[in-house]
Amino acid sequence: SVEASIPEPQRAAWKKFTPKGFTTPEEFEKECVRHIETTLARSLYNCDEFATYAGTALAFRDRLVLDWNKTQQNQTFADQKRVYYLSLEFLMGRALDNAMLNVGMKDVAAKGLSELGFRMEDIVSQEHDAALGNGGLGRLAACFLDSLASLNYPAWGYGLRYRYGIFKQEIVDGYQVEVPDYWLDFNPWEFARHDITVDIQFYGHVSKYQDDNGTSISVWEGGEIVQAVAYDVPVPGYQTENTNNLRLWASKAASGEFDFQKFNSGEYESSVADQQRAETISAVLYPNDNLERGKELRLKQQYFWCAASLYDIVRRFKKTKRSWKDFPTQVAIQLNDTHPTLAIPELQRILVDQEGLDWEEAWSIVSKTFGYTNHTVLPEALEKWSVPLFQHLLPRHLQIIYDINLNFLHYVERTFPKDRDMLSRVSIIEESNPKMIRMAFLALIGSHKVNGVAELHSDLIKTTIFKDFVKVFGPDKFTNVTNGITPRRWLHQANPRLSELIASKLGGHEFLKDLTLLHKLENYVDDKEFRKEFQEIKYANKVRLAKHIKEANGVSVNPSALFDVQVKRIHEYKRQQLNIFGVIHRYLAIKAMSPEERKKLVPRVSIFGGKAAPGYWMAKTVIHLINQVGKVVNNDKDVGDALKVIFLEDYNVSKAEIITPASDISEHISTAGTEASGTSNMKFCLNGGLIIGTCDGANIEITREIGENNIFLFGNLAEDVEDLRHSHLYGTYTLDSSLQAVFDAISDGMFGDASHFSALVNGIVEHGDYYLVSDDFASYCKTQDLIDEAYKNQEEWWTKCITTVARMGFFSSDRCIDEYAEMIWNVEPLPPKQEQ
Ligand code: F58
Repeated sequence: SVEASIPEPQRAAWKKFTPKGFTTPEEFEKECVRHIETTLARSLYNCDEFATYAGTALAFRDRLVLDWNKTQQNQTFADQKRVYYLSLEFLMGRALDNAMLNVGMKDVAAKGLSELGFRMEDIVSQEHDAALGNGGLGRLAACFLDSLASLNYPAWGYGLRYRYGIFKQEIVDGYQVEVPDYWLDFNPWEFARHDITVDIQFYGHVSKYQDDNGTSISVWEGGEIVQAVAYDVPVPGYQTENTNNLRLWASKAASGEFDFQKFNSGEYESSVADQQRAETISAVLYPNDNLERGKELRLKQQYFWCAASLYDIVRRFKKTKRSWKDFPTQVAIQLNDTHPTLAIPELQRILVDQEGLDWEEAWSIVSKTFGYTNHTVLPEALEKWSVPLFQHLLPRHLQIIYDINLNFLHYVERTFPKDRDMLSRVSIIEESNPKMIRMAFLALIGSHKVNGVAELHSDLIKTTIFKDFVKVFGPDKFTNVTNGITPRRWLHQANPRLSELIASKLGGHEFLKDLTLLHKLENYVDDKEFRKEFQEIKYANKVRLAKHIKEANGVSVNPSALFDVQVKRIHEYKRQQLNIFGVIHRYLAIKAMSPEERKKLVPRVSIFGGKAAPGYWMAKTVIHLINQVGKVVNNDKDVGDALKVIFLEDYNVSKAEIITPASDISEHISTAGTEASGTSNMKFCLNGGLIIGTCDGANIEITREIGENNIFLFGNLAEDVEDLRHSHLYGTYTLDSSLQAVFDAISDGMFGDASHFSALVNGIVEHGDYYLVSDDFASYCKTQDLIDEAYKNQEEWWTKCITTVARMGFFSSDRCIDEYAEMIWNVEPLPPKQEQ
């Protein structure tokens, strides 16, 4: 039973005044103007687009809050199992457009805004992206929140409220420069819960005591305390009142006696310094994509967030007054990669040290509660923490991890008595100097299910990094949930005209809730009218992107050219270098042609975008090369429209919403076996773009769904990678002549100082070509030629595009969430309660 703070006789009065929210343009305007005048203290005379954005956001926020309060109340009363999605990254992007569309009031607001003299587009673009993530992993978490809310699952996200999100990228003289992203100046989408705080302990030591029964108990003492403060963000579902919660923790100095002592003794400055030191924990998102660096502050972030979230989850569970053994029937916690793995020893610590359960009982609860999603097999991205660092920061957790490991190794020893090496291979502790804690192993051992994010990837983890664990736990512990994307943001919001066209043929917007309905579009593949409109929409989207390119880069591009897009984090394994070498190859070919031959070419615009981690020199070199090539090519009179090369600055979610619908062909060309899934591949296809790709990640399942004729696959297969690498290092290897010509052009200084690019070229020519660029180059270029040919046959091209859209139903994140719910979480949706 939950007690209400307003007693029964007074509730009628309360309910009478519960706000209802607007439904007409006039009511919307009233709310918007009220917020601008009172909440923002602005007037008719100084209301600019930003103030109007703020007024609009606040009006919609009010609406969301009503649904949100009801949802949370409903979830509390329903008392059924909830999901907690722990992710160090939530790459949410903008919230207003999403809120308007999910609530279904965008038209109402657009009308209201126009009556006030503003255009919806201008207002929406005032919002600063919430960029609390690096790339795919963070955006996946955001898509999952959208699906969880839309499908009415009782679910919470838990993350960190970084003061600075991923840096803003500026391109200066062709080089990436990082600028801090301070995004919190005005953020109407969060609610500070100053009353919801958790004290988090660091450092100190562990003492052992005997309790009254003579059993020994461990107590973590001393050290320092930092306070976690909750900030809540409403997550609206599409066409449902269900509005879930994303809780982000911010760090603050604990308001303990210690501070006051200092304050009283005149150490005001040092107490301010303490405050600032505490606040640095949640100050900044680490900008590495697929690289883990073992920094103490990062470990602090992880524990801070895990401990606060678990305290919160346990507090909520305790209110139900159930017995501890019910915990896993009430709580499912999903670990988005290994970053939240500390939640495992933390829950064990709470149960054993604080709640007095015995070890076995506690461990049985813990290991039924967690599920772990792996997002990479790249060795440099697998998280490891040095034991001395860990010991210093979290002494009690280290003991617990040792005990978890000991129990596990005993079990392994008993089960595989003959395999002596097995123990060192599966141990959570790597016997290196210093010893390291392998977080992926801890996550796996402490979870009841482990999943990869696409079929190939889920198979690979079972044969590479987790091979031994398949023997230990059996294959059923491992499963696959192929990634997906939310069609609300990535079709309906980013490409409204396409969404409307589809709706007009399918008899409504149902497909946004059940994406498999898209298959009915196949009936329209040959429909002249439909094809014409489909093409017009693509063209309009390209015109919009061309306009953006003109504004941002000062380069005019022809919207009738073939737009070839590669936007994602810059990483050697993703092989933007292969793409730019291909562009240089094309440029050299154009230069060698006669003007007549050039006229016959399919004009192409090669568009790149993406951030390099600030310390990743090779990735930064690739950005520099792309910009240098652009400078030369775009100013070469011989080339004209035949080729343009664009690097779009500061790629982020809101730019992706403009770029994705405007692509003809996008590149997903990672070395086979390295990209766990990829998710932008799905976004491009859903928007009627074709893809060139390797047999990697979700490209494989995309091919299966849309058909081999509709995708341009090339390159070596994952199973051949090992041999190829070996042959680079130990065999005789001759470089493809056209790649050699590209390297010669670079060395000759065609794109500026050749020494800038020597590391990039030497990595391939002299140092083993780890990512097999040279092995795939010829087949890549050949496939690009095929694309040119295919584009010339426009009728067939559009058939491919439309068929692709029609067959993308599988890749909705709604499907993912239903799979997680059934196979891993065992939770049911909780539809919103109807108003009595
Ligand atoms: C990405 N991982 C995968 N990690 O690379 C991509 O294939 C997959 O589609 C996506 O996850 C979703 O499953 C990824 O984005 C990171 O950015 C981590 C950030 C923290 C440090 C380690 C990498």
